[in-house]
This record gives sequence, structure tokens and C-alpha cells, in this order.
Amino acid sequence: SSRAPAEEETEHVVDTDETAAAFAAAFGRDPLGVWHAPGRVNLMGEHTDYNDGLVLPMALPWGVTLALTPTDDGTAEVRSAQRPGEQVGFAVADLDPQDPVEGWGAYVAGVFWAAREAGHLPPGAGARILLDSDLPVGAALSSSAALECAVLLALAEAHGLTGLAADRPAMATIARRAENAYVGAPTGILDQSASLRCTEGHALYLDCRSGAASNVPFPLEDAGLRLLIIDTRVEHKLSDTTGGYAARYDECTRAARILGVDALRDVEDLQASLSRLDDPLLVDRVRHVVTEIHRVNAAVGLMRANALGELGAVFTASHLSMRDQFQISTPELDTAVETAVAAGARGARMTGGGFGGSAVALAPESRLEAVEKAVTDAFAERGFTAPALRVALPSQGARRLR
Ligand code: GAF
Repeated sequence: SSRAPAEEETEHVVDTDETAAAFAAAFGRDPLGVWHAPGRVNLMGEHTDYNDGLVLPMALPWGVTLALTPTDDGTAEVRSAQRPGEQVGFAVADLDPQDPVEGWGAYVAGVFWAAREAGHLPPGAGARILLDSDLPVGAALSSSAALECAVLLALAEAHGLTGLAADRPAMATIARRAENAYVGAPTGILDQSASLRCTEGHALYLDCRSGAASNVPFPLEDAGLRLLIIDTRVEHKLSDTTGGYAARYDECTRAARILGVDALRDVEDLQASLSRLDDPLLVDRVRHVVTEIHRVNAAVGLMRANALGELGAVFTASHLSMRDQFQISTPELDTAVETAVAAGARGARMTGGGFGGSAVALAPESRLEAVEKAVTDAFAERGFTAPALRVALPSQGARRLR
């Protein structure tokens, strides 16, 4: 369960036999294969992706595992181990973003729709799918992207779409389109890229404009460090188009237009640009995005210099920028960050879209227990729901397991 001690959660091993057996029980035949796509934490670069900026995520050891068999009947039937008794079914040719499948099935249907729209899915291509997940939903750990990417990779490999299966940036674009145009959440490319393009032991340094990426070594254990993920259990939701995420997207677009740049990525002289904005709210938003992009480069520089402990200061600076300038934090996230740092973490920050979800703290191994206890106690004292704590190493991106 999500309340288990952090150390126990670190060593999760996906049980592919169980997933395959659940598929056989549901559909009366064996699956062709089992695939997995992970969730992520972003280490730096929040709300920079849709501003054409830089990001630095790592994949988690948890994600969506699925068993799939391709069909040529043009239909999909999907079941989820987390939702026994529910079945989602659709005819691929009938999918319409104006009248989307509802609930979790929308992410699956969206991937079929986007793959077909992009010309990759031959007529008649369908599937039977059994989903399983060990990633909490609403914790800002990219459970949606993990689902999209697992479905897309499995579809591409099972249907022999070899060009697509070999092109992870193209797959990220299709999975993002599923989320933007079918599910209706105006997100960037961060989460899908992380799930598809991260490698074990590394963070992914990604330019969201060009799609160029490099895998930067992130040897936490060699540096005597642990990355603690503090899930505040305050659910965040990206698909709420009237919510805070969409509002930030609009504010950034508006500011870029006023400044006459394609995207906030293109702001060079920050002071000069800020002085051209009348609205103090936009001043704050631009200050966050522009400085956050520089913090991604600072973080990568420290990783390459093998100065991982010093990342902490950049983490905390990023959190303050998200709290004060971008205004996407919550009392629970602030409590997690402040308490972790006071208890000996080198730094901490909220991660993902904000308005709930999770924070990450970079702690010396010797301080890990103290940090965990301090955060748990602080939440109890303030009457917050108990946080779920997990320790994670940078893990492998989406792949076939059997
Ligand atoms: C969410 C979105 F899905 C990403 O595209 C990104 O904008 C992130 O919030 C904030 O950095 O995860």
C-alpha cells in the first residue's frame, strides 16, 4: 500500500506472470506480451515544457504494466486490475474527440485515436488489453502519461509498426496529442518524454523545442544521497481546463505575445522584458519560467561536475519560485519542503504540475529517517492527511518485459 515504509517501496519488482495470468483470466487466451511504462519525477524545469524550454526528469521504478494481444477486428477491449468489473470497449474507427470515452478509458482511446490520426495505425488494428499499475493516481507522478505510453509502445510493437516503435520522440508526440486533443488536458511534452526516453541511472536533459535530449548520469547512491518522494495525497488534476494548470498556460502564452517572442524560452534580457509588462502577475510568471530554465542548466552542470549534493540549493530555489512567482504550491507541499530541509535534506521542491501532488527531497542517507519522521510528524501536527513516502532511483523508460 502507499503507506508502506519508504525502503520497502524502493525495491518494487513488476510481476509479469501475474499480469499475463490476469489477461488470460479476463480474455480466455494468452497475451502476446507484457509491456511497462514508468511514471516520473521532474528534478528541475517546471512549467517550462510548454514554453519551449528545458526539463530534467527521471523515470520512477513504478508505472503501468499491461498485457496485450493485437486483433484485426478494429475494436479494443480494455480491463484494469485496479477497476475489477469495469470494461472499456470501443471501435477504433468511431473514436471522436468531440464525444470522448469517459474516465480512465479516455487515455487508452486517446492513444488509439492519435496513432490513427498520425497515420500509424492500419485499418482494422485493435487489441485486448489488461492494465495494472503501481503508481498512485493524482500524485503528480505522471500516471496518465505512463498509461498512454504503455499502450502506445505495446500497440506499436504488437502490430509491427516498426518505424514508430523505433522512434521514441515521435511516440512522445503522439501520446501528448492523445492527452491534449482527446482527453483535453493542455499539457506539454515532459511526462511522455520522461516515460519513453529516460534510462536507468540517469536524468533526461530535454530541450522541449527541438526534442534533443541527453541522458545525464545521476548516481545518487554513490554520492550517499537518497531521493525521497513525498506524496501529499492532495490530488492534482491536469484535465480540468478551468483549473490552475490551464490558467498558467494561458498566462505564459499571453506574456509571450506581449513580449513579441514565440515562447518564453526566447526571453533573453529578463529585466528589460519584465519592464515591458504592466501586469505584476505576468511579471511573476515570466520571472519563474525564465529563471527555471536557467536552473535546469545549473542542475545539469552540477550533475556533470559530480556535485550532486549542491543540487539541493537549486531544488529549494526552484520551490520558492513556484511558491511565490508561479503560485502553484499548496500548504502541504510547502510543509513537505520546509520540514525536509529543516530536518537535514540538502534541498527540496514540489514536482510536476502543482496544486497538489508530490514533492521531492534530496537527503544524505544518514538523514533520511529523520527527514521522513519530521515530515510525517509535521503533517500530523497540521491536521493534513498522512503523506505517502517513497525512495526512488532513476529507472529505465518504457519497454517490453516479456
Ligand atoms: C504536468 C504536465 F503534464 C507537463 O507537461 C508539465 O507542464 C508539468 O506539469 C509541469 O512542469 O506534469
